[in-house]
Amino acid sequence: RPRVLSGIQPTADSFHMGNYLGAIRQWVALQETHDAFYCVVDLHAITAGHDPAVLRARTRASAAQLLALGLDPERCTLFVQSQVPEHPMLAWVLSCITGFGEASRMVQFKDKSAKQGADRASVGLFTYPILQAADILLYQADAVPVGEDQRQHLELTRDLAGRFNTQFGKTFTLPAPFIVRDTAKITDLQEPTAKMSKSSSSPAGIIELLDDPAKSAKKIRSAVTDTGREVLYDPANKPGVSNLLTMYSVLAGKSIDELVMAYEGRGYGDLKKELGEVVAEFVKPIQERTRAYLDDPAQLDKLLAMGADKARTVASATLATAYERVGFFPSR
Ligand code: AQP
Repeated sequence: RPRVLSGIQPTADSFHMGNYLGAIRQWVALQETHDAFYCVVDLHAITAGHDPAVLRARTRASAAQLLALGLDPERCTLFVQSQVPEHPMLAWVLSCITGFGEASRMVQFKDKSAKQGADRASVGLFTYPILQAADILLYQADAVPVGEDQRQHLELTRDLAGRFNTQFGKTFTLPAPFIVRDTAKITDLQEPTAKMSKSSSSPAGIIELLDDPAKSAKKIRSAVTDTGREVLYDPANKPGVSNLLTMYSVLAGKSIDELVMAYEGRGYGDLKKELGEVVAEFVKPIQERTRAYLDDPAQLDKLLAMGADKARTVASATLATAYERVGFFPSR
C-alpha cells in the first residue's frame, strides 16, 4: 500500500470547514486505500506563542475531532507529534542542508512574520517548513493530502529529500502533494478571495465545526456575496457564491450543476438559509462524538500513545538510516 502522512495544528478550539473540506475529508477516505499516518502537530503549534494548558486541551480536542470526523485507529496511525522525538531530530539535519535564502522565500513565513513584526516572529516560525519536511520524510510518505496553502512547503520537502539523497545516498521517498482541486481553498465568508484560516480570519469569516449551528447559520446568512442575484458557479467573478456552492455540494453530496439548477430563479437568501441547514446536519453528530471522546480523556490519551508507538517504529528506523548516512556515531 502507498503511504500518506498529514498533520494539523492544535491552534484553535475547533477545526473549521476549510480544514475539513481541504484536508481531513481526504484523510478519512485515504485510510481505505493507503497506509495512513496522521498527526496533531503540537510542535508546530508553539511557533507563534501559546499557553501550556490551552495547548494540551486543544491537542486533545483536535484528536477527538479527528476521530469524530471518521479517523479510525484500527485503520490509520493517529498520533501527537511531540510524542515522537524523531521529528525534531531529523529536522535539525534537514535545517543544515536548507539554504537561508531558500527558507526566506516561504510565503507563509513572510505573511505571518509581516503581521507579527520581525522582532516578534520566532526562529521556530522561520524553520517551521523544515520541521514539516521531517514530519513527512520520516514516514517515507508517497503522498501528502493538504490544502493549496501547503503546496510551497511540499515543494521544499521534495527539494530537501532530493538534496539529501544526492549528498548522502538514497534515503527518502519524494512525496507528491495530494490536493483536491475543488476544495483546495475554502475561502473566508467575509473576504471570499482569502482562505478561511484559524489565525487570520475574523470570527465572522469562519465556520467552526464545534460552533453552535445556529451561530454558523447566521454567519452564512451574512456571508459576503456580489450584488447580482443569480446563483452561479463562477469563482473569478462570484467568489462568495461559488465558495458557498462548493461547501454545499460536498456536504450534501450533490453536484454543483444540480445545485445551480435547483436554485434557478431563486436568490442568494435561499441558498444561504439552506446551506445553514446542511451545515447543521453535518456538525451535530460530529459535535456529539467529539464530546464523547473528550469525556474520557484517559482512553483518548491511551489511543494516542498507541498511535505514537506505531509511528515511532517507522520514524526511528528512518532516522537511524539518515543519521548513519550523515556520519553520526551509532546511537546507544
Ligand atoms: N481554507 C482552507 N481551504 C482548504 N484547506 C485548508 N486548510 C487550512 N485552511 C484551508 C488545510 O487544513 C490543513 C491543516 O492546516 P493548519 O493546521 O495549518 O490550519 P490552518 O487553518 O491553516 O490554521 P492556521 O495555521 O492558523 O492558518 P494560517 O496558516 O492561515 O495562519 C492543511 O492541510 C491546510 O492546507
